[in-house]
Amino acid sequence: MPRNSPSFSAIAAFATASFFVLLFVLHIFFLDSVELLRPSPGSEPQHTEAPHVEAPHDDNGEPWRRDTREYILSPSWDVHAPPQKRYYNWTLSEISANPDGVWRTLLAINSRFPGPLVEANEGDTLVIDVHNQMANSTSFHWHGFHQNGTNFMDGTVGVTSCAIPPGSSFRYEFKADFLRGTYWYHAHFSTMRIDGLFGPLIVHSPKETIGMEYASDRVVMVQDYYHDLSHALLPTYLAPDNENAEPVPNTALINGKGVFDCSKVKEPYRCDASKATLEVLDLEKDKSHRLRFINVGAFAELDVSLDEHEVSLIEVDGVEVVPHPMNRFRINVAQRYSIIVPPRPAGESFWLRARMFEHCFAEIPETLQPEVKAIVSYSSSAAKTPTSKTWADSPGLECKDMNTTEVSPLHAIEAPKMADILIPLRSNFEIGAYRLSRGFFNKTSWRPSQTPTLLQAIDGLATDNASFVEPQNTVLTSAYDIKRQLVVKLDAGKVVDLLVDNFDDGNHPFHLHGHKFWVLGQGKGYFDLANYNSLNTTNPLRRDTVTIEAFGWVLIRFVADNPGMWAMHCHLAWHSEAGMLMQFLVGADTVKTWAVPEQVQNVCAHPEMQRGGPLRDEDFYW
Ligand SMILES: *[C@@H]1O[C@H](CO)[C@@H](O)[C@H](O)[C@H]1NC(C)=O
Ligand SMILES: *[C@@H]1O[C@H](CO)[C@@H](O)[C@H](O)[C@H]1NC(C)=O
Ligand SMILES: *[C@@H]1O[C@H](CO)[C@@H](O)[C@H](O)[C@H]1NC(C)=O
Ligand SMILES: *[C@@H]1O[C@H](CO)[C@@H](O)[C@H](O)[C@H]1NC(C)=O
Ligand SMILES: *[C@@H]1O[C@H](CO)[C@@H](O)[C@H](O)[C@H]1NC(C)=O
Ligand SMILES: *[C@@H]1O[C@H](CO)[C@@H](O)[C@H](O)[C@H]1NC(C)=O
Ligand SMILES: *[C@@H]1O[C@H](CO)[C@@H](O)[C@H](O)[C@H]1NC(C)=O
Ligand SMILES: [Cu+2]
Repeated sequence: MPRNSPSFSAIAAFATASFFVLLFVLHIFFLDSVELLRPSPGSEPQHTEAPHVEAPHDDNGEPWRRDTREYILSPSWDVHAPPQKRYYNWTLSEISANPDGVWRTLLAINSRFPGPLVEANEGDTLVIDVHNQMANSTSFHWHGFHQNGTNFMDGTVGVTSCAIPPGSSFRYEFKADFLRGTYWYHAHFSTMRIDGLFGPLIVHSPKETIGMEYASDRVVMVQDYYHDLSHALLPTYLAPDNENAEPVPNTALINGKGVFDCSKVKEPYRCDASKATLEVLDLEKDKSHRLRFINVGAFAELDVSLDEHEVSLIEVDGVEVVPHPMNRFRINVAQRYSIIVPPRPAGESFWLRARMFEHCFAEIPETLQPEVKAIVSYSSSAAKTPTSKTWADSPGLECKDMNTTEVSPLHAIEAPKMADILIPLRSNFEIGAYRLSRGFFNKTSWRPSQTPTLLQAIDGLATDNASFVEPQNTVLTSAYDIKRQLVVKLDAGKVVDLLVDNFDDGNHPFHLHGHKFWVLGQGKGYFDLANYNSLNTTNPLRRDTVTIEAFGWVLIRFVADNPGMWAMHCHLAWHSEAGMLMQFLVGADTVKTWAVPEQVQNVCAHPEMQRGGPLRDEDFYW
């Protein structure tokens, strides 16, 4: 704990405070200029292509570090502005940075880590130009967005599109329709999202109702963190005889910040933590505040708590919930939780703790720093090192979702009483030929296909190929190689139950693209089908990422009302790369009419499209 105290010494604090005053002035100026870009009421949509201007940064001598005050949502955001296009202009590059002291290569958006805040109103169109100046190809996914009618913008390499080659650009354009709340974006090509290509994506809406008042609103990204490029870790992870022992993170970060103990760092790593600091959340006294947590990490679930505060859960994956009091919560990879922090008097500061569930790691190295802290400060002057005490209760040892049986959406939506289709599925890791361990759904271990499965489906359907046309609401067994692609075809509008039984000793946070689902049940052991007709369909929790615990089950229900090819996969970076991904082809009648956009054709035809991607099939032994 005292490791970070030098950064809060009086001198540093004074220097920082003066800088902040300067930046505050600049910030006001910046907000004004954004104001000027807004169209007058009634004029819509906005036609100027002036991209969003990034706020000035306090880089503290670290030009690659994003000033995390960017993650504080502006109180002057106009939630009633007419629908408009919101432009963002991103250049991707490789940078050398030491967020926690240890130098490494990170992948950066507009040269900074972590990624910029993206905001829109419900009904707006986001236009995001991506210029890839990195050595490897990439792609972006907008996690939780429905991409209804814009399936090609979903960014899932091998499923909906191809990766953007080095030196190429791609324009993502899609609507923030029928959703609001806390989302995020990340690369969706191999494991590269965990090397820095991620950030928050917030959708405002007058329809959002939170059962509690709050004076400020900000994003708090939590994550596990590695001192190596994911590409350096993959070959060992996927090697024969590794038996799915996932790479163990070195430490954790909050909003890209942490302080590693340099005395634990050995050659060839270089460590200089003199500028590394913990994140500070300055909160106004005597007021409540909203914190939007996003787990942007690779592999670890985190236990999050704020010393001496009972907080209220108010949002789960973009769904407002009836305020639910708690003193700690666990957040798995890709999940989001908003909490309200209750009022406090001035002059106090407290630890916000995020601790990885290290019992879910293959091993616990001696140098592991499983906990990262941030400072919640109510003093108007510089943050003081807190002396607060952690909550005494145990977070538990198992990796699973927080118990949400008493968490209900604020806007009740009844799940359909019955499903049209029940799809049972087994998730597992199996050791096959050459003693390689791979992730499976049933007998399929996914490998991204060179031609995205969506493009194959459009072609097959448009040419009346029986392999695509004939199967109804079932697995496409002859359209794709079942060893690599498990694709279930669904008629538009069907109510689908997906019942996953996990035969694996690890947990998996499953994410379904393009849809929100109701969580009808989850637990340990097996689901007893005798209970299938007595499920509680009264306002169950809706979300887009749900955890299946080790040797457990989960039952989700969704309405397949969004045409396209949608991935359903484990969101642990290592597991999806090892093959734990399946797909739904929804609404074939609509999909067959689609024309492949020219820029998708271009990236797919590019010889460098696969650069830096997964190992090639022929290197994969089966
Ligand atoms: C986007 O950023 C690139 C690189 O900084 C720049 O060359 C280009 O002019 C920008 N585009 C717009 C529309 O501002
Ligand atoms: C979850 O909470 C409910 C209500 O408090 C309780 O009945 C149930 O046993 C809990 N489930 C688990 C798995 O702990
Ligand atoms: C997965 O395997 C189970 C057990 O064999 C089977 O009942 C189920 O239909 C399979 N699911 C799919 C989508 O193929
Ligand atoms: C139909 O699609 C399958 C799978 O992609 C392919 O092998 C087959 O050649 C196609 N048939 C025709 C007649 O094009
Ligand atoms: C079904 O779920 C609702 C909403 O969580 C709850 O109020 C109700 O008590 C549950 N009904 C039963 C029979 O458990
Ligand atoms: C997609 O759009 C269709 C047509 O507007 C609508 O019926 C459906 O509910 C939408 N689905 C999602 C997931 O947004
Ligand atoms: C690019 O991909 C290659 C593998 O093809 C890998 O060795 C290299 O580390 C990757 N670069 C980055 C910055 O990830
Ligand atoms: Cu997994």
